[in-house]
Amino acid sequence: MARFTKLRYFYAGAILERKEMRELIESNHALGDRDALDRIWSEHGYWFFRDVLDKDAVGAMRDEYLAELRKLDLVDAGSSEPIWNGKPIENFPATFEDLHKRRAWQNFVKDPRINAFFEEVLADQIYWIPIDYYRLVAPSKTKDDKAYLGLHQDGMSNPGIEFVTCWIPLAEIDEHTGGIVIAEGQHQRGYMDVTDGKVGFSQGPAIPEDSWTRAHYQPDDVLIFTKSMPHYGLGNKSADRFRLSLDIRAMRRSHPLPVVGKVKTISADEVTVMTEEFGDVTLRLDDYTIVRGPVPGSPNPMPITRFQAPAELPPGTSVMATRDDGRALILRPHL
Ligand SMILES: O=C(O)CCC(=O)C(=O)O
Ligand SMILES: [Fe+2]
Repeated sequence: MARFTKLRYFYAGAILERKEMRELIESNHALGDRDALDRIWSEHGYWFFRDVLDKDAVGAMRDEYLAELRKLDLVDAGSSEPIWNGKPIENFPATFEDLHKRRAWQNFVKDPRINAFFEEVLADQIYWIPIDYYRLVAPSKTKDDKAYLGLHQDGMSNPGIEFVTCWIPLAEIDEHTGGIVIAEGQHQRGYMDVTDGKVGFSQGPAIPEDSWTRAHYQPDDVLIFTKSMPHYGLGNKSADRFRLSLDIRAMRRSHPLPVVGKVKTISADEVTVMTEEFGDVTLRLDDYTIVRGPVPGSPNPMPITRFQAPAELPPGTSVMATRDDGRALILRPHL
């Protein structure tokens, strides 16, 4: 039996209701039992573990985020929780370059306690791919219940690599503060596509209302899900809490790894990437290659054509490509 939580919040005296949602099922009982973990993964497409990540390591990540909010003078110096102090918030940034520069998440996953957890769960050494997001979402009192991030699957436009997404709350995230929502049971339907500007499954029924699933997230929890899992991010409707989370993507090291490094040379037809794992790798770009270019001030690289690639991804740019027989399936920049 699925459990449901009713999400209610108040706005200007009126009760607005968020959709009724299922609660994520915890997988803690399966830790250490490979068969049970594998069964849950193929049936549900996710693992939700409560209270498993090392508290100090998660606390250090939270402090990194809080330091950014203090720099913006939006959280008071003495506060250990992400509570907005009421100062002007209109120019809240979409990216936090300093966190990237300080390699905050890379240091987090290097912590032996964090690394050991992911190695145990994935039963392999871990390779972290450079698709990563520091999510600091400011409270917004707008009337509409606009999503923070629209419906998608992480694998939709990232062919050629087997990865899982690890979504990590860094402070409490309740129903008002938002957070991720996944479509339980919908991960076995292939990829959605875009029809008339709307993302959805073009074959078969729409995603049933009762598949939407979330939790009241706590620091030290982690949600790990498959790249075909449909999901979106709720807006932050809380009065004064920032939503702090991190999402990073892990691969088993024994799987074919992506080509990660700096562009050495690039044309509309070919890119050479200098990598640590494989040395220099040359890949063909063709009209099927999903090429992305950087967007200043946004964490999301944008689709571009291969003809724009030399200008948008010049030598020296940090990129990730995936490959099929000498052809690039994707080519995307990262910070
Ligand atoms: O944090 C969110 O709102 C959504 C995150 C997401 O899309 C992901 O973790 O892949
Ligand atoms: Fe996602």
